[in-house]
Amino acid sequence: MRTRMIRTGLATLLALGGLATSQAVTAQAADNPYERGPAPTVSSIEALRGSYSVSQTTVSSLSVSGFGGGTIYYPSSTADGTFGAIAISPGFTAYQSSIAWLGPRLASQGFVVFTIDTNTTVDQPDSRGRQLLSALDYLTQQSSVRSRIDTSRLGVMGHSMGGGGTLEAAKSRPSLQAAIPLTGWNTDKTWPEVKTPTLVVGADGDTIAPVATHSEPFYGSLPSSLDKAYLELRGATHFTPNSSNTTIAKYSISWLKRFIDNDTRYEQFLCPLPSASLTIAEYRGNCPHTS
Ligand code: 9J3
Ligand code: ZN
Repeated sequence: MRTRMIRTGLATLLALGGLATSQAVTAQAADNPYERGPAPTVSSIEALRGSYSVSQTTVSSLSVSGFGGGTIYYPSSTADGTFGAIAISPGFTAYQSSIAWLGPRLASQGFVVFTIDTNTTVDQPDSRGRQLLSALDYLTQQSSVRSRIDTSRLGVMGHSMGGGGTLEAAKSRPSLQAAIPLTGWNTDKTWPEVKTPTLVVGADGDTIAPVATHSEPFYGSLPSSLDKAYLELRGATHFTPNSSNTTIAKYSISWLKRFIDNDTRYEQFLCPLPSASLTIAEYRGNCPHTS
């Protein structure tokens, strides 16, 4: 009798445990099927690498049309399913090497990242915007990693005229989930048409795309109803985004995770708004986020 009671109790405990476990897994997947990687911490988003090992593959300019080829950085493992993807454009006269640090830095957090060359190094922002979209189309439809990508979860980034192109791409393709212009440059200062959550990054010492005539009006002209933010780097120049930079990385990772992956675990780094600091001259944005 005692043995039977113990057995029954144990069976009940096992059944309850199994039920609770499968329910928890199901509930998590239903809440957010796009969440990837471990729960983030300040040190995990500041780190030089995230939790995923990264592979890379070169895309020759001769094998594509609409942009100048590039390098795809992607999580090596297929065990976690598909990932969101980002295309990144360099600036005027520059090559993908100028933004290469972002490839493994972002991919290791769980994104497929395509750093591109433009058709010519003097292409203007509107052209760079079209090239970013051509690169995303190649990435999702033709590239060797296309099966690793969730085609509904795409974003764009770029430096200087590539940042100007980032705004152009978001304006023409509202299905994009995130945009991040880095010390962006554009003759068009007004972006009320953008529907994509946008993090505008400026540099306080930029004399090529001064924040007063570029990043600040870009940010200010984005719709007030949009999820948007303005990060002004302190002690920074137009070319700060061309080298590994922890402030750019931590807020870019947070923005991409929050809006491409819908990963609200990263909301803690964006809201309440970050305070000014040794590396942040100014931060503006809307909190809480609406999308
Ligand atoms: O991509 C950029 O660095 C744009 C800044 C620039 O040189 O504009 C002058 C035409
Ligand atoms: Zn405009």
